[in-house]
Amino acid sequence: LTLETGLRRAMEREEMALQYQAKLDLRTGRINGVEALLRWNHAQLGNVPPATFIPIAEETGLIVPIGKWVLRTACAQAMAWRRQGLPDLHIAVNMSARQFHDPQLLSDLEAILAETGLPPQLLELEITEGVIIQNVDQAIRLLTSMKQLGLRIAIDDFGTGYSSLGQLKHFPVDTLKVDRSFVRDLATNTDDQAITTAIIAMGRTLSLTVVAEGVETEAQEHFLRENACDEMQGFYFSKPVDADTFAGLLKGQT
Ligand code: G
Ligand code: G
Ligand code: MN
Ligand code: NA
Repeated sequence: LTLETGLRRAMEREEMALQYQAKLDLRTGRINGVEALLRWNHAQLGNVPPATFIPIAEETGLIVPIGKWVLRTACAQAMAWRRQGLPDLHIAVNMSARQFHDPQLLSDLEAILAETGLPPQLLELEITEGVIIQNVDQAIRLLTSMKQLGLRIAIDDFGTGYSSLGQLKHFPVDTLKVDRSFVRDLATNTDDQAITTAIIAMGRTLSLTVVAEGVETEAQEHFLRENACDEMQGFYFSKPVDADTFAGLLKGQT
């Protein structure tokens, strides 16, 4: 209850912030995308992890206004980097189940794109495989409307939701994000190697970009590059950082 009350006040108290984590092109080694990640700095409790507060926000419905704030802030930040002359990037925002099914989402997305001026093809929505699999037909309809706005769609935590290649070909998506659980022991575990190379092959067959998340070591990066994974994200290159630090990473590579 305390956390719920705190969460209700968090936005007016400006306790929410976004951090930004780079996605790297494995061929060139350059940053070509970024994921926005929500952080809550509670006045008394300090940093509350998203794994603690996102489920509460989801249950109470607070995720809808919070998610709208995340979208607006991320799009505005991407435009601010553009205006600083930094190279264009895809900016990814996470969507929870409740947000994805919110009847206002499409009109909110349109309004936020119009308000910030961000080209829609630079915004990527990350939706977990689990949320899509809950109701495949409905998800395909919603994803199709989002694609009609010009947005990109990523399936987050891919490999944990048991979608088949047969289903996947009907999903109007652009990107698969290989779940961190398959990447963790990638250097040594032959099952994880087989799963990851299978996901990369599925992505290639369906012309999807494959991103490995949770890359922490040179050995994982090496395996992914050798096996033609498109992109990687993880502490090996950068943890999530604030907007100015991220701009510094971008400037550092030009
Ligand atoms: O940032 P961190 O790795 O601690 O995130 C933990 C979880 O919280 C991840 O599953 C991530 O997708 C989720 N998350 C982070 N930011 C957001 C957000 O803005 N909206 C939603 N719905 N989930 C988020
Ligand atoms: O579910 P999603 O992919 O949105 O989760 C993103 C979460 O993963 C964020 O909380 C982020 O802090 C975390 N994360 C990002 N890179 C790494 C990494 O290399 N290792 C670990 N353990 N977590 C990571
Ligand atoms: Mn994500
Ligand atoms: Na994920």
